[in-house]
Amino acid sequence: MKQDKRLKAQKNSSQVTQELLVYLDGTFVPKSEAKISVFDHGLLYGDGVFEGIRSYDGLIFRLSEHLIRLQESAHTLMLKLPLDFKALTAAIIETLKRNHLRDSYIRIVVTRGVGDLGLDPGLCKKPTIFIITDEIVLYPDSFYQSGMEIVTVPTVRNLTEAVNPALKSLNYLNNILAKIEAKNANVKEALMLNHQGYVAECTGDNIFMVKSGILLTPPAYLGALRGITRQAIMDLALKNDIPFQERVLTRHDLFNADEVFLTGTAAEVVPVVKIDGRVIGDGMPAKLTRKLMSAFKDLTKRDGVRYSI
Ligand code: PXG
Repeated sequence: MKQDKRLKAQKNSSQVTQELLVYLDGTFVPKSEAKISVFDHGLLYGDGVFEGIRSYDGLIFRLSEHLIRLQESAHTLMLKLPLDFKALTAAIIETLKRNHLRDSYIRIVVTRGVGDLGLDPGLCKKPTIFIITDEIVLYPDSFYQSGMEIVTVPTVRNLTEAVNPALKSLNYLNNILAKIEAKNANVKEALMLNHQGYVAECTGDNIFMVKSGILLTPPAYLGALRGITRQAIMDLALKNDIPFQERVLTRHDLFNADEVFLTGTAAEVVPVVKIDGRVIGDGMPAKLTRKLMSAFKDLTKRDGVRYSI
């Protein structure tokens, strides 16, 4: 994508002289020195939360939605964010500025912090927070032009009664197992079903389908993250008079869809043209998907928090 090339050009010009800086607990440290303790419970137990956000040409896309999701994930874990939204926003913008990044991937991570061995979160006195701003490798250009292939994997999505997929925690092993299975099948993304066999989502993307002009996605309670990009697509459907429903979906529904696409902060909107060997529609990215890809691109130019570097 053009975006990729721009990021590379931007990096080359700004980083010849300066190593990437990472915000870590209130200070800015070069990437090579950005380290946390082996006693941090984020590492020892995956006890923490994160967000992945994008900035496009000096606009942080739907920042408040991401911060609210971060806050809600932390609240469920009874983890207090060390910064309020105003301070978090300032820290993100300062990190972007110090790295001269107008187009960036932004990763905020808050862990339970350094403690002794033992699960008890009470052993950790202070949460650790860091913010990385960098590029993220998107899918290759060809996926956006010709569509991608996915497969259903045996690893089922976490039960909502266990580590609820709505919680964006540092426990991504469920997704990583699925990703390994996708890689073993030589594809880049995995379709995950929930324990009842209904479509949930992919390892880092939500899934949508189109049937007879109706846009459909599984309800989040079946085992999906409430994606910010997913919500943006739902908003665009409403605005553009595209009929839309959250509906319980099976693999059979997907196989027989007219169109399928994935959404995510890193992926944006990416067409899917083959699932488990079944060709979707006529095997090419179709009309509604292309319309939403372009409407989403437009949205990234206007919907967010502006900053200058
Ligand atoms: N489902 C899961 C399990 C995710 O992790 C999405 C859906 C899409 O949500 P958003 O809010 O991004 O539309 C995600 C998002 C990474 C990375 O580092 C992962 C995500 C986002 C950005 C980067 O692999 N996951």
